[in-house]
Amino acid sequence: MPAPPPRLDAYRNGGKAGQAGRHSPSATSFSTIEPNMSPAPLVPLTIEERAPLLAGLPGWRTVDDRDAIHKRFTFADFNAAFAFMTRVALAAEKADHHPEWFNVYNRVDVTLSTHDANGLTRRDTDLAAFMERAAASLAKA
Ligand code: HBI
Repeated sequence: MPAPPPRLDAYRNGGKAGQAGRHSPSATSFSTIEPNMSPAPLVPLTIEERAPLLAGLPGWRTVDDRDAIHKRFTFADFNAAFAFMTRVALAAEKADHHPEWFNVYNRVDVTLSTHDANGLTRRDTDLAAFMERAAASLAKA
């Protein structure tokens, strides 16, 4: 009779059943990177508004065929990448503003744009800034 698979919560602690993991997003660490996203207006940012905002977002690039920004995040392993996605997912749901993303192992490719405005808005740059904080927090873990 094969042993039953480890319970799901065993994977919340670093991927080994029952072991304390270095990436488990404790309540305090999540609250320290709680997004300060307010429901920004659904109007695409002007050229003048974009420059300072994008200057503060290292590694983010504009997308050629649409009004969006993109970044590839690379983490130590899948566990760290998934912890990042979990933290961002909770913040995105809270802000009702969601990324377009693709994950393979330790990589997360992210594209941000506001569908309701058909362009890049402050909601996207706020979410990008939150992602930067979440990634930095996991890199130190
Ligand atoms: N996420 N990126 C993005 N863009 C949106 O326009 C958007 C969203 N998440 C939820 C959302 N809009 C809701 O307001 C509905 O329009 C789906």
